[in-house]
Amino acid sequence: MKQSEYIELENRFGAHNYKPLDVVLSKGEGVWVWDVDGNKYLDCLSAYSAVNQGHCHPKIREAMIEQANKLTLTSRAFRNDQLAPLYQEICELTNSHKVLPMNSGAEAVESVIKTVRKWGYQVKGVPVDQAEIIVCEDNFHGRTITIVGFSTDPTSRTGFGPFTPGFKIIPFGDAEALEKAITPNTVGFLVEPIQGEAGVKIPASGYLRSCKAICEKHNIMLILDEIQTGLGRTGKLLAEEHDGIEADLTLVGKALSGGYYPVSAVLSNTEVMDVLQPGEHGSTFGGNPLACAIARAALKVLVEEGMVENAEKMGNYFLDLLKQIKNPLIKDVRGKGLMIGVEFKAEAGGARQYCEKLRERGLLCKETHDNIIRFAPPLVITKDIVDWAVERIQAVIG
Ligand code: IF1
Repeated sequence: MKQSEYIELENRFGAHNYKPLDVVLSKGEGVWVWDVDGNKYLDCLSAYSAVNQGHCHPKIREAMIEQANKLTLTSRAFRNDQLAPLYQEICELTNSHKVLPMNSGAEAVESVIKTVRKWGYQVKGVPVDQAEIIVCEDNFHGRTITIVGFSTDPTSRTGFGPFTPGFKIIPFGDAEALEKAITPNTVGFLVEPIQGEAGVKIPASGYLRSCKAICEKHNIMLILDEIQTGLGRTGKLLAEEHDGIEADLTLVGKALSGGYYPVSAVLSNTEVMDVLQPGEHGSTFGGNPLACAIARAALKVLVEEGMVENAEKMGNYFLDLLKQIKNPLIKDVRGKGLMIGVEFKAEAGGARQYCEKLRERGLLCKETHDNIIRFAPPLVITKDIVDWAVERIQAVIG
């Protein structure tokens, strides 16, 4: 089939909840993807940071196939031999005490909300159904009713109410606002270390450290959504390390599977997880042996192949080169590790046009919020390929 036929069929039969670039991909390897006509592209989105390890990493594939040949799903009614090793490995790697395995990122977010609410009632002594969770403006935590209910993005939210109560919204990057918003019923503060969907918004250094101190002072759980920033993306295994802190609860997803299969988890550093009793929470697929085997391999290659360090090195190099591009329509170039945003002034007429032109030159990326292009290639990118990319970016936006 031709690309145009795939697109026509997709538009005819599929829900129209996306407006993808018109490129139909059929193959991926490392930082590269190919369309059905055989054209090759550099992937600068990495499936929104789910393929940090590169497309079709052979060792993750091997682990997946080996496990698929043995056992895929038991449900949590029984135990399986992949779960305990994953728990141990992920706890040792992230210095956590407890793991709650789920599937999608949004499910991890929902799970942490349930957990901290229960902790609030059972341990902190908040009156029944009064628990409050503080979140930030311009957050992105997923698509469920509860989560979009505390979104400030009209596109995500409008038309989907009524929503779950119990959330308070404060400006991002403002630790004072956090302290002011706290009441005796506050149980948690949920925040992204760097806001991705908002356009790679990086708070001032020390912001998370201040938040951690405030949360400790008021006996509130600091919950970091590292679903996008975690697992090497920003040049550290977890973005919290940039501020030298440890969150009470950390959410990981996306790259926990290297892109093979949805795997997410809530990691906790306190006894908070112990409030969950048998039957109170769960998932048919969460913690299944196939997912666990994939996650174990995905974490292993991330560490063993030095991808976190490479993200830091290549991120700095990429960012420096992008900052040298001269164009009066560029408002800002910012990033941490390989999570990079180029923001254009409104006069530029939107970033989508540049994404279309970059695709013609063999580089795939995606605009966010009209005026920002996000560059987030797999963490296995090399210096030569960064040079290759910047040449093309320079030609299109320079
Ligand atoms: C879509 C954005 C990225 C996330 C954080 C939770 C989730 C996400 C910090 C939910 C998911 C995705 C989902 C995807 C687009 C995408 C995205 F542009 F919307 F913001 F990555 F940048 N927390 N992010 O970034 O995880 O349930 O999807 O597994 O189209 O919704 P999920």
